Amino acid sequence: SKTPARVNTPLSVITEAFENLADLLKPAEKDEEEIGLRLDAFCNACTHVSILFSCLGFAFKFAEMEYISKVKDLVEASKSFDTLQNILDLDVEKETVKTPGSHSRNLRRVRQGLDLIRAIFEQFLMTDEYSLKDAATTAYTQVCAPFHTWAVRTAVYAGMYTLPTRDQLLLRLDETDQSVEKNMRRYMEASLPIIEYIDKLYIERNIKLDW
Ligand code: 1PZ
Repeated sequence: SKTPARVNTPLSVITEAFENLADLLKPAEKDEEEIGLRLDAFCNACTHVSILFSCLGFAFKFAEMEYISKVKDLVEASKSFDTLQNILDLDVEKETVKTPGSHSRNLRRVRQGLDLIRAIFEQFLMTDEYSLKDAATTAYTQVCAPFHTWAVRTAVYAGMYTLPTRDQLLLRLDETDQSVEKNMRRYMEASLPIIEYIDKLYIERNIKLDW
């Protein structure tokens, strides 16, 4: 008998989007890196992340709205700016890189979201005994907490107690233990060069990453 065709899971869709994006940064297409990563391509991958939020429950509605509003701003920006470099260059010129609501600030926030997901997956796969709550708490403490206000940190740590269990998460993501490991590792691998690429854009312009 034939195995039924495997439906794309939310995680495989996200992973594939970031693999395609990471391909644009590969040596064979080095020219692309010279010209710069296209903003519309970046936004397209970032938009896919939204699927994950529906697995997290009500407590993370705020995080979802925050993330989506930042991505939306970058989607708007992509109508007038071709590349990630372009938005940074303009904000550098206007001295608005860190100004609330600026494209460069929102890019930094979205980058932190992508890194947070990467860190959560990394923690999640460290051991089977690890609850999603503990994995997410450790990852958040490492990646995002240093840059968030006390009020936001407190809300996030309280929300962690409402996260689904490991098994509930796998069920909601439509993954098995094996498939989730494969897909999370693929995301971790694909997102890292993109995160590093974004960091480099700021560093090259003498912008410290302590915010
Ligand atoms: C499957 C994994 C489950 C783990 C869930 C962990 C979720 C942690 C949520 C962190 C929420 C932080 C929300 C608020 C952040 C705001 O302070 C800043 C304000 O930026 P400003 O307007 O001052 O420039 N907003 C952001 O940083 C926008 C992006 C935050 C959302 C990241 C979520 C990452 C995705 C989690 C997994 C789906």
